[in-house]
Amino acid sequence: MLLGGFSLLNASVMAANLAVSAVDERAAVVENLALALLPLNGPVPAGPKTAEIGQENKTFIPLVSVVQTGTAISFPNRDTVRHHVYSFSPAKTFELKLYAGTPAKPVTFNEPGLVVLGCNIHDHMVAYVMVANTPWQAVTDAQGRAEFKDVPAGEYDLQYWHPRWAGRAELPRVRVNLARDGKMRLVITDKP
Ligand SMILES: [Cu+2]
Repeated sequence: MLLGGFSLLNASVMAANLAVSAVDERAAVVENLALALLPLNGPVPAGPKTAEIGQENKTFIPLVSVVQTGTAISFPNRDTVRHHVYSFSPAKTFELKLYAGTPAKPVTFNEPGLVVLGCNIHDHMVAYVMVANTPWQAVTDAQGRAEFKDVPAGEYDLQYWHPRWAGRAELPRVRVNLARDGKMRLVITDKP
């Protein structure tokens, strides 16, 4: 009993951080890399179940999102023109017909995968949502960096995706063993 209690306590205390840096073939930093740490075993806690992808200056903000399976995303339109947001992606097919302001109902993303968003009116508008069943998500910043904090130690698959792979469905993964603070460098080439 005592030993069991001790192990449980110990396991709950062991947490690690993971710093990721992303570069391309020429060692230039890669911003907007979507990242998700998928635990190979152990519980998957529920993270935030809401997110937002706004439209400003006929641009989706943010360009790249990572959300946990089951997240409801709202699409507030902050422009004076109307938008018509849609996706044909198998992981989430939907449309928000021509609207201004914030649609009353958010859109729930229940399937893991990569979802590409567009606007029927403005062809240049695009955004990407990586849906993954994990609360541990990140997107690399302008320095190509992202950090996962206080993740339980253990084995994970780090799944990642970048807009340069638009049109491809593959979501590459790399195995990560988080025992202590770790660093990982990902080289993002033309193909996943
Ligand atoms: Cu639009």
